Parts: sequence; structure tokens; C-alpha cells
Amino acid sequence: MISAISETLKREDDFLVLTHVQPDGDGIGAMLALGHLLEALGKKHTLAVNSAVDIPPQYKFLPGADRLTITDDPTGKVLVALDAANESRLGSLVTALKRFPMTINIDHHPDNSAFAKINWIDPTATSTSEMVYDLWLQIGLPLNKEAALCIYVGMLTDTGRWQYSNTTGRSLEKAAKLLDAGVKPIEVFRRIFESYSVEWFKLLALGLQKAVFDKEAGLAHAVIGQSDLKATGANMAETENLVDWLRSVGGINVAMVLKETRQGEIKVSLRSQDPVDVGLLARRFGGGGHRNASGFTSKDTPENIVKNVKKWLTDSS
Ligand SMILES: [Mn+2]
Repeated sequence: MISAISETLKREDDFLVLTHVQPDGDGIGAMLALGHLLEALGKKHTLAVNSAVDIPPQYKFLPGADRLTITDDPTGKVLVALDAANESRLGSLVTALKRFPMTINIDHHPDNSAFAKINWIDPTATSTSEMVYDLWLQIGLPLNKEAALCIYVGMLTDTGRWQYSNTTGRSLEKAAKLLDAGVKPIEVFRRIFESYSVEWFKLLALGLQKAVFDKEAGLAHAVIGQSDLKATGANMAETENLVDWLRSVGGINVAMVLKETRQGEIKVSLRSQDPVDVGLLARRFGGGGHRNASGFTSKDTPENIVKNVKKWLTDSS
């Protein structure tokens, strides 16, 4: 599949590059890295995000981030979706999928629904950004520093700074090459993990205070409502790593943050320690994701969601 994609990139022109809604470091890293590759190939391309997007501020330093185009009606000839496990993850931009004669899907989620004409799914990759690096190698162009930085950020964030079980010797060998290409880990670290806003910090403190621990079930959870955003001045994207803090408590196998959207739905972020597979759990509740990091959306109350997740955990253990 990688060769079919590299041939398409070389042969065609006018690409539309998309990632999932509420993009993370990997979604943005992969998108920008592919943008740099298309630029190196001299191809016309648009990196599109929909108008409702919140681009996390800590990724705005990435080279090319100023070229992200906000649009709900993008044009082009070849659509490339990155890091999106299924069509609905593309949000309002999903309509472009039907309009485009040629579509490509590059992703590392094991539950990817293969929604495009050409589908390249590699669950052994740390991240979609790593796959864009593979693509770069396949095409044989020298990697530039700008792309290396974007790829590094995608790999770094999707592995939880090289700590999750998707970290492999192969991925660290690739990371070494990215450092050779000019990436400075200390600069990335400061930009992403030491540049939080005061509002983010206050929301984290509030979330930690609201955390509920069920030692018997090995479950920790916290509910973040719209009123908490108002109280702290933070936005919902700034809850991103609260769930990782909850998982860091000894004896907790599953951490869950329930976020109330403006529309009153609950977006649930899940993290687990092995052997609990929260990818399976999320799919049971209509969502998706990886073994140790996943999510789903529900119209139920937070109380019921917690109760049902607890029941799932008991039934499956
Ligand atoms: Mn990813």
C-alpha cells in the first residue's frame, strides 16, 4: 500500500490533506509533515481543518502551522486522510470524501474502517506521523528539518513521551534519525510540555480535586462541565492530559475523563494499564481507539456512564 501511495503522490497534483476533529500532536504533526513532503515534490496542496476546530496552542510553533486552512468546503483532486479511524472522525469535512475521485487513508488505529480507495493501516506504527516518515523514505527525498520536527512531535505525543507500549526499538531508531536531521528534544519539550497557560493549570487542579477513585474497580474518573471551563477560563482542549494524571495513581487500571460539550453530550477520554483494553471498551460504547488510549461520545448522564463502564469492567475481568 505504501508504494501505491508514493506513486500517487508522485503522479497526481492538487492534494487535500485532512486529519481528525480535535486534532492532537499526531494529527497535526502528520498533516504538516505530509505538507512538507508535497512541497518538496512541488505539488499543489491544501492542509484543511474545519471551522469548528480548536488547534491546541502548544502545536502552533510547528513549521507550517500557519498554513493550516480553515474551511468547510475544500477543493482539490486527491484527498488524504491522516490519523482518522473512520469517516465520522473527519467531522464536517467528511462530505469531501464523496466528492473526491481519489481518496487515501493513512492511519495506525487497529480499528480503522478502511473508508478510502487506497487504505494503508499500520497498527505497529507508533503514530501516523511515523508512517508519513516511512512514506518520505519510500519516495527517497532527503528529509528536511521542518518535516523531521513535525514527525518527531507526532511520535513523541502518541507514545506518551516514549512511555506507552507502542514504543518500539524501530521507532526509537527512526527518532534518532529525526535528531540527526536537526530536531532538538529540549526545545520540543519546552514548547509542548512547559508552555501551558495559567487557565490550563487551574483546570488541571480543579480536575484533580474532582477526581473520584474506586480502588476496588481500579477506576478513576473526573467530570469536567462547561461551568468548570467558565470558572477557570480554560477551553476543553486544555483538559487533554488530566486523564494521564488519573492513570498515574497506583492500583488504577482505567482512567476516565468525562467532558460535557456545549451541546450537552459527554465526550469520554479513556486510558488504561494492561491488561485492560479500553479500545474494546470504547467500541462497546460506540467509540474507538487504541488498547491503552481511546474514547467515545454519549448522550447519557455522567453517573450512568460511570456505572456502565464499571459494569463492563466487572463483566470482562
Ligand atoms: Mn495517532
